[in-house]
Amino acid sequence: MPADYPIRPVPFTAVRITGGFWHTRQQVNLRVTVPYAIKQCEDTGRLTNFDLAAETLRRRAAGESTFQNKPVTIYPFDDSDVFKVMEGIAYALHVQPDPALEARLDGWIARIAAAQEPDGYLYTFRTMHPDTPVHDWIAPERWRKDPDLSHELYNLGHLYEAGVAHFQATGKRTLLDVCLKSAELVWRDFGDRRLRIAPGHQVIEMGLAKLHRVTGDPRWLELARIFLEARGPGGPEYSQQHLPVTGQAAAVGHAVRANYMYAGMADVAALGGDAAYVEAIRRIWDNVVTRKLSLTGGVGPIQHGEAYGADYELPNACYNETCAAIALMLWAHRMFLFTGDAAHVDVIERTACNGFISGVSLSGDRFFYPNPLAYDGAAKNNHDHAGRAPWFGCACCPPNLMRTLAALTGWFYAVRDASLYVNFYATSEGAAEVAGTGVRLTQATEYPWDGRIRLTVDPARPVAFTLRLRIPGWAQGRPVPSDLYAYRDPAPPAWVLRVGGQAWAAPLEAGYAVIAREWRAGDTVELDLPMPVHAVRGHPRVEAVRGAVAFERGPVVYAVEGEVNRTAPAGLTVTPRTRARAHRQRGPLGDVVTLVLDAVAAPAQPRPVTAIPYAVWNNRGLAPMAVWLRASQSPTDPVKDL
Ligand code: FUB
Ligand code: ZN
Repeated sequence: MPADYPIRPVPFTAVRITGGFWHTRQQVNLRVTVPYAIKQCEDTGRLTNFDLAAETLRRRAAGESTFQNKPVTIYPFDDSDVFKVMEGIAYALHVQPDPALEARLDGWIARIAAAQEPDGYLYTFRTMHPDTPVHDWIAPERWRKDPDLSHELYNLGHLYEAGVAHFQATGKRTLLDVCLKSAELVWRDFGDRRLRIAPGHQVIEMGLAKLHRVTGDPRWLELARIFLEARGPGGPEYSQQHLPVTGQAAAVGHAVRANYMYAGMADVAALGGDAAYVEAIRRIWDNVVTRKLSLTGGVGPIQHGEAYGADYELPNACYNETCAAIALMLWAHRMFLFTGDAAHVDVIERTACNGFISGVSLSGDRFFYPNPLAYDGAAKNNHDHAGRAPWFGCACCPPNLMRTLAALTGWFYAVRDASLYVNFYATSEGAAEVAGTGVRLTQATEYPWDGRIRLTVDPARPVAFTLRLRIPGWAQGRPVPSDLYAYRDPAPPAWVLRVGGQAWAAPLEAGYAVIAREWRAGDTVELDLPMPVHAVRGHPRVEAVRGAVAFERGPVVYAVEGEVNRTAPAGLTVTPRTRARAHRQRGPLGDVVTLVLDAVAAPAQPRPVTAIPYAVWNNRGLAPMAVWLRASQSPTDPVKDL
């Protein structure tokens, strides 16, 4: 087998979510968000840009040497939204074949291919208007302003990811051929290392790694390495060009760029054996989880530059772009594939259940770009929108969310030698190849609302292997794999494991309960993860949450929204008398567990307050919201002790 990660993920195509929390969200994604994003790409002119580029190519080839068009959208990276939507459609087609949707995608691919210049260059803003730059971010020569803002290589990264997804979903090479024609040009221009250009927005590294995997062509991996080696020293920290990548030790600058780069470094290290990259991203990971992670799993709290802040700089009215959460999960998954440490999956789960899925409304057609932990009820903080927006001028987040949700099952299972890792819990059916044997995996659970999971293991024939069942950090008394957040009551109730109906004492290794045995058809594993409500404290150095408390249950973080409580959360104080009770309910927020917090001190008198899962805030209209509430040590005079 060619070199790759030591742990291999079970592909998302081998797992189907059949019920529960993620099923609901995935179905809304397929039924609403996918067609909605397609329509947005068409209605906003993102597809038209390809037609305008194609027209310029056609008419110039026919002799109209001065013909040119102007883009109908704002940003040179608008092409990438189309590519991300296509990637999402490809995943959706895999989950649910749909000939009409596939035909529509074929139409888009033809339009994109027509906009590609004869030598493989693809970037609509230049092609439609070739004599002079049509946008400040674009230089007269190709690539020259890429280290800055042209996004030529960024667009290609998303193109490559889409091309590979489309090929894998449909077996068709049409988009992959566009990618390879482009990659040949990139190789001609960069392969000899004479042109030293650090991509101003990373993602091409991951795209090239995927091209390498699907074609086996070593040039695509080499190009990814060339782009990583072109970074630093002395460039802007904003785009991680301040130091060579192997010398970087902390997460800095634009959070999406940063996390995509760390994920790309992981890919190049896995495929090409660059150990120094692994050392660097381990250091940076440590910096993020010990100092830069919001409780919701979001990152990049600083609006200016959409950036990571200083150590412990975690304001509540933060930015935390949806794309940055996605990029963090992509990176975290790669860290897991290197290390086999469940702590990385714990972070994916925290982000997925909170600061990622908050990015889309329950209806599937309204979106958050930033995902703050506190909101005043009025600010137009969502890219000039108060509350969830129908779309954005800079529309990176909705298509990114849509493609990620469609392929979420790729994080469920993984295999290393004769070990099967069970990482995600959701009602689902899956299949993996372990120890040379096909194994069907069926999960029944109400997770994340209930911690009881029943897994049926069905090997094609009796086979010995080790099942590694993730015991989430939260079930072991640790919300995150560091001291950044801690439960006020750190002693969690014990989790219980049964195999074949019998209590099973499994050793814990790297966050996994290890069950080594021979498996036979119909074997069952039952895991019971008790889900008490936890009050959470932040590290004393996180100024914004000093003297405050947040609530979570299982992997779900809670928020208090003003609307139902008739009081802005800023006026509430949690006291030692406050108790939290969990209630499962179906209502306007779907099927969720809400919390009733008793005896919260309010301006008039103590009273109960309802907290909802953070991810579903702003689904009932505009209202103030807070994850962190003031906390007092005094039951009688709450404010005094703050
Ligand atoms: O630059 C392309 C995308 O636009 C970034 O990833 C987002 O943060 C937004 O700035
Ligand atoms: Zn975004």
